[in-house]
Amino acid sequence: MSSLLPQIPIDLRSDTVTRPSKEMLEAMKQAPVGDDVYGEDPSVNSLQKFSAELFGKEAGLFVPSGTMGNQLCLRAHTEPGDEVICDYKAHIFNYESGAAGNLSQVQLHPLHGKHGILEVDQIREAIREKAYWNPWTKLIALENTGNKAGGTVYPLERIRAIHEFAREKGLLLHLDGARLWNAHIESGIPLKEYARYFDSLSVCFSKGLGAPVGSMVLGTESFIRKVHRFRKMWGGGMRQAGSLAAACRFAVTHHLEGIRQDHIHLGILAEAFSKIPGVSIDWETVRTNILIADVSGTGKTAAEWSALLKEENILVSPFSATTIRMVTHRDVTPGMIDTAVTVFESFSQPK
Ligand code: TLP
Repeated sequence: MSSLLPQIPIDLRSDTVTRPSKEMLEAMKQAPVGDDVYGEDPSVNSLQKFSAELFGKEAGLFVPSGTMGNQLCLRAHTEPGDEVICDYKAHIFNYESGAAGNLSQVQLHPLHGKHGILEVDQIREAIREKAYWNPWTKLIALENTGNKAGGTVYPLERIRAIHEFAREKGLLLHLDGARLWNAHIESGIPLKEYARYFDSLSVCFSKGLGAPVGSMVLGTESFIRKVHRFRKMWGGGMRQAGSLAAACRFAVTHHLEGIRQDHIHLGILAEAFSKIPGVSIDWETVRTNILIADVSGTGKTAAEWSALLKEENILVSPFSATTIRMVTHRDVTPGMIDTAVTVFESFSQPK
């Protein structure tokens, strides 16, 4: 009988695919709202204040997406012709539609870090002399956790060292903290401790925390005033956004601890998938809720694996020609993990 019912897919494409729970929808329904372009939405104002306190920053600004959050920070920190140093796996370099060049007229300078993590010496070498013919190095952008790197966690000592170096050189430091929640849960390092080393941060409520929409930009009051103006200029000023803000607040309050389970689930999936002959996994990167598995030794491409798993009702992302990405999140149940493991085991057995 059950085979006649539509099966819910085991959706491991991203932690962005979660749907709001009944309780979250109720919180959204109850939220007081107003016009946020007038600064009159009590739920948005309260989320901004709450987030600023949570991260130990002077102010926060609610924005529709992580991409907008990052790009607003680049815009507010730089002038056209400036350069931004990042890792070559950074989201701002790979997945934001070339926005830095288009919207801020800055150049990204991607460096080859290890697992998305940069060394101070690499950054030192990349800084340009301030000659008029050079792009001027203005900002360093880090990502924690590193998405394309496989969910890696930036070591705090490295962040501190980069921060000290940036101060010494008069450079600014931005954090793409779309999944800083995951880094915090994995390392036990307080969110505030991570945040204190950065001039700006963008964090997402719509990834592991499971809110439907929303990110927060954090920084000093004067920085956030600048970001506010650009948000309006770019069409990101929202009106009765309070119900979204309420979902984000609900997500932080009720879903942060659940991220621990996502990490456990990912470890189980990684273990089972790694047993498939020809699959290779860099275990150093398996720390949080993202797995990047190299399938080149299996004789099948990433797209073929993705199609094969789809037939088994498991959705994954082909991340390059030879790698697939799996991401765990709150809508992946323990039962789904068991099912996925059984499917992976069936691929490990000789046919
Ligand atoms: N990442 C998405 C895709 O764009 C790859 C995903 O499915 O992981 N920073 C980081 C580190 C991200 O992973 C993402 C989303 C963003 C920023 C952008 O967030 P949104 O999608 O809200 O613009």
